[in-house]
Amino acid sequence: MLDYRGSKTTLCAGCGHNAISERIIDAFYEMGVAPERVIKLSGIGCSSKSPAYFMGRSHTFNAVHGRMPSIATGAALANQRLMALGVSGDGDTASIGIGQFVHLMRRNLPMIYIIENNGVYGLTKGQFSATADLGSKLKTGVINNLPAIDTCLLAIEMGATFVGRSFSGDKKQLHTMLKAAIAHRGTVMLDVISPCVTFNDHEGSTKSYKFMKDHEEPLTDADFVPAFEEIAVDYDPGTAYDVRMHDGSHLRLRKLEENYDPTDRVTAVARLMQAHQANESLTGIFYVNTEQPSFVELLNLTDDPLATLPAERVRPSRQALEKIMEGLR
Ligand SMILES: Cc1ncc(C[n+]2csc(CCOP(=O)(O)OP(=O)(O)O)c2C)c(N)n1
Ligand code: SF4
Ligand SMILES: [Mg+2]
Repeated sequence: MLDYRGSKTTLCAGCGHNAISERIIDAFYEMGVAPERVIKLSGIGCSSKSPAYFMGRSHTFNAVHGRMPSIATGAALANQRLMALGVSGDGDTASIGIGQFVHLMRRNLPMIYIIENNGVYGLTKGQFSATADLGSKLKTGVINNLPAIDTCLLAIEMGATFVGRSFSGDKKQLHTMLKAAIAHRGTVMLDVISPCVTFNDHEGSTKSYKFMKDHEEPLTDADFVPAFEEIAVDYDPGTAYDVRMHDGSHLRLRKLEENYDPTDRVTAVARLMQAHQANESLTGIFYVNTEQPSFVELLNLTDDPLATLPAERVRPSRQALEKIMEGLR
């Protein structure tokens, strides 16, 4: 199990992202995936920092903000023996990275893509992201007047072949979904609701970041982040569950029933839309398609990973080059 651990987390105590890292460690350990066979990929954000905190022996690439999908595509195609695990945030995916995200979803690249969804840009101090719900409120009192992007709906519509949503505090469900994700060959898109516990400093407070910044002469560039208890839930399939968040708001989770058929794409879209109408966060595996060829199969790549082929096998012969030149005349 020690081989699956990473560096000590620098995220806030109680941040949902830490709980997700723990579940990733458990799932990869239990599925017997050697850490050296995994490449962890991420963009920018607190969520995107989290690959440093699990599977320290795996390969890692921390990409530019919102650009992880293209790095992942290159890595997965160059070496199909590696298992690609992407960790992104709602800002990284649904704002700056949305263009890359939709193309990744339609290609069925073999990889697991996790969105650690807290509805804000945690790393840049809590602005709304594009997954923030209409009418939701920041601690600052700012109201979000734009509709949320549902990344699961978008992924199904774009052609992803394994799509689900969970909650960082639902140990059992997330663990199971991650194990199923590891077993899937194609793109797995998991949107995991993952609370950001930090943003409780507000206008008028004499203990807020702003007040302190305006009134103090800092000796060092230190910051204070309050600690919260991690929220954990356990509820039955087919039922709903109200979670009271640290800021007093409520999250209404509903777990798909046991006899739900995840191979029916139309039902998956309808259930997600109904959940929106009922103001519920539906959780579970919404959609799975095991028939669709993966991007690697579609491209008819060689069995040996491209990254390991010697020059004699990748360099075209003189005759082949001449034939190409002939065709261009
Ligand atoms: C090109 C670029 N634009 C903007 C930023 C500033 N920035 C850093 S992280 C971030 C958003 C992170 O939000 P999210 O992906 O939801 O991650 P979280 O911190 O909430 O886990 C932004 C806008 C950046 N680093 N690079
Ligand atoms: S700021 Fe929010 S998202 Fe970032 S580590 Fe702290 S709790 Fe997590
Ligand atoms: Mg976020």
